[in-house]
Amino acid sequence: MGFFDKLKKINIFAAFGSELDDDFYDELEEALILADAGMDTAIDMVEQLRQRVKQEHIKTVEDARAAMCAILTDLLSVGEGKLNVENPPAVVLFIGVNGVGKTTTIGKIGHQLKGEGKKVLLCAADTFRAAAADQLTIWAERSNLDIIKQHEGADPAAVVFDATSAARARKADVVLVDTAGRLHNKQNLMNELNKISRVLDRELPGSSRETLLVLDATTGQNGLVQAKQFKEAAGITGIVLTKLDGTAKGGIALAIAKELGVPVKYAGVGEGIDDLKPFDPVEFAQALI
Ligand SMILES: Nc1nc2c(ncn2[C@@H]2O[C@H](COP(=O)(O)OP(=O)(O)O)[C@@H](O)[C@H]2O)c(=O)[nH]1
Ligand SMILES: [Mg+2]
Repeated sequence: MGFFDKLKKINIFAAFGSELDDDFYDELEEALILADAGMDTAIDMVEQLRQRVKQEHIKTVEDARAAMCAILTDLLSVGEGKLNVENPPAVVLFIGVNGVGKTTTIGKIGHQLKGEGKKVLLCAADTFRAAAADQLTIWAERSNLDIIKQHEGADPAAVVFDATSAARARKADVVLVDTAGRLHNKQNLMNELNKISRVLDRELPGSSRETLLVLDATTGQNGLVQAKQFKEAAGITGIVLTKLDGTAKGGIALAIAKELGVPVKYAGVGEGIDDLKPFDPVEFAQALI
C-alpha cells in the first residue's frame, strides 16, 4: 500500500469521455476547484494542459493524464523539499494555529531523525497552556528524546534560550521547537517569533534554521488564508500538510505551491508515530490523479 493511498483522489479523469474537447477542460477545471486547488491555480493548470496537448499532439485522455501528472509535479516542486539540518545544532521552529498538528508532527519528526542516528532535543516553547508541554513530554518519552521546558506562562524565548544552551552542552544535532498557535494578533505573533529569532541568531549563529508552518489540509482554502498571514508575519521555509488521511482534498497542496511558492516538506496521514513522510511531488501528483 502506498503512503498516499488514504488520500482522497481528485479523480480528474474518471468521469469524462474520451474526447479532449472544451467540455473536458471545463470539467477538469471544476474538478480541480472542487479538490481545493483554488480558482487561479485550477485555471492556470488547465491552460498549461491545453498548451501541452497542442504542442505534443496529444490525442487521448490517457496521454493527457500523464501530461497533467507532469504539470502537477512541476508545480509541486518549488524550492528545497528536504529539511535542512546540515549545521548542528540545527533548529526547526513549528508554527501554525491551534489544533493543526504541530506537537504531533514534532513527535513524528523527532522519532524519524532519531532513527537516522541524530541526537534530537525537543523544546516546549508553547507555554500558553500547561497541557501543551505535557503533550510534548509524552512524545519525548515515546522516542526517548530529551525535552526542555519551563512553567506555564514562561517567556517562549526564554525556553528557546534554555534549549540552545542544552543543545550546545549535550551536542544535539537538531532542536525541534514547539510554539503556541495564537494568530488572533499578528503583531503579537511577529513579536514573539522575532524575539525567538534574535535568541537563535545570538546563541546559535552558525546553525541551520527552518521555520515550518503546519497546516491542516482539511481546512482547505481557509488554511491557505492562514498560510498567507503566517507567511507575512514569519519567514516560512516550508509547510507540513497534516490530516491528508481524512476528508482532506489534496488539491490544497497545489494551491499552496502556486500561491505561496513555499515547498511542502512533510505530509501527515494519521495520528500514529509513523504517519508522516517527507513530501515527494512525483508520488503525490500520481496519487492525486
Ligand atoms: N488524522 C490525523 N490527525 C492528526 C494528524 N496530525 C495531527 N493530528 C491530530 O490533530 C489533533 C491536534 O494535534 P496537535 O499536535 O495537538 O496540534 P497542535 O495544537 O498544532 O499542536 C490531535 O488529535 C492529533 O492526533 C494527521 O496527520 N492525521
Ligand atoms: Mg500543540
